[in-house]
Amino acid sequence: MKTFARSLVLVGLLIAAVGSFAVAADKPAVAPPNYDESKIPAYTLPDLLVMQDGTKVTDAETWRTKRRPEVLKLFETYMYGRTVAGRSEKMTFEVLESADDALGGKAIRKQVRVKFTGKDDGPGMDLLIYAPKSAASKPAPAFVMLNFQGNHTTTTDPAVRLGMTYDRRTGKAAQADEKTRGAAKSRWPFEMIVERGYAVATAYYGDIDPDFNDFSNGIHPLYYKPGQTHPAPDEWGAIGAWAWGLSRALDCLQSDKLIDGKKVAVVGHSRLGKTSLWAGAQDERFAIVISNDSGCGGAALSRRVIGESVHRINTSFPHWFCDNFKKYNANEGELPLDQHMLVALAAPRPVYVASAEQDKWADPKGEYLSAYHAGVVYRLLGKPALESPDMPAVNQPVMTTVGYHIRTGKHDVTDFDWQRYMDFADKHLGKP
Ligand code: GTR
Repeated sequence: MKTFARSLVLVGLLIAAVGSFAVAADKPAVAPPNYDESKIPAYTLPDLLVMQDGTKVTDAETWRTKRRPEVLKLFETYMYGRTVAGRSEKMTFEVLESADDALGGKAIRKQVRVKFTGKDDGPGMDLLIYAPKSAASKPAPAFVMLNFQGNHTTTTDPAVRLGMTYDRRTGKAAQADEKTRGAAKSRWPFEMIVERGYAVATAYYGDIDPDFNDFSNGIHPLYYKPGQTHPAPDEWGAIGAWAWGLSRALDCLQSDKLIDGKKVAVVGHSRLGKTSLWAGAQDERFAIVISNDSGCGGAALSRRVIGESVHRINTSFPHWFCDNFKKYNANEGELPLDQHMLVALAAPRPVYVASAEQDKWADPKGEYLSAYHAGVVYRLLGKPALESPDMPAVNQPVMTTVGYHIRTGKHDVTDFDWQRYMDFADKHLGKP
């Protein structure tokens, strides 16, 4: 009997050992980041102009009706997840506050609550809008961009409301207070923007979905099937949710007389730059698509595996992409897509990719190459694109229908970036 018990224990230990080995094998450590161009694995990018079944795409019509939907579906299935909901018929916009003497008399300010399902206590976001005074008689073109810490951090304007914010590390909610008012204002040169005739709108991304690996808050639960507690492997993660929020912001702007709804550019920085590309890909009402320092999962080619890798990003931020994307951890070569295809989904609309010289984590060269390789689709659609496979020098923007710059400095949004976005909008939408 004793021997039998002992062998049972031994078998148990063996199972446990094999089990823990399997777990360890299941989750190999993330490789340290590579920054050496000579160590980039050999790779071939998927051809934008060849269908999954091998058919060549040689005309605009086939791109539009066959290949574009196919590419969009690849990103839905394997990367960002399917956006499971559109606009609710019950959505409402409530103006919470407005003034026509904002920013020292240069701007009209509006704060609008977008109630996603029309409910006062339901999910929603507060959109802060600054428009040039001229918008009262002539609707202004606009930029829309989500912010990271709350609308009150984008400006020292004391009239901007203090909302709820969510800690990125713990997910904990807290009422914002005066201490952080204006904390991110260097990224939001509102006066400079309205002086050039553009309106600008922003909302806090946490209003849409707190940036935390928890799918019980934000908008996801609104659209769960009975019993569901987590998105399915091909359903939207946080980036998908934020992109959806940008479309709801556009719904609001298009209903506003101050805004020229056909001239709204979507912009985003970093994780929200990944988001602006995905929003622009799905929602063709955005007139221009701009990503600032968007890096891995944004404009940067995944196959270069330089700086941040797919494995790294999926491990640090398991909630950003859909679960299917995790199959490509340390396995980028098997991806049926790469990020040049995301940039191409903006076509034929103007698209702008921006990098920063010191932002090696985001792989500036990989960001450039995506924009460059998207060019085949632009040319097919009769639009000019980036001509050189080599990046331009720092602070030397290139602006065809595809635009690009790498500026000096670090991972950030600066006046230089904004000035180029306005130059680009002037060029493609006409000077306001
Ligand atoms: C980093 C992340 C990047 C980028 C950045 C940001 O930690 O690795 O992909 O998104 O955060 O959003 O600030």
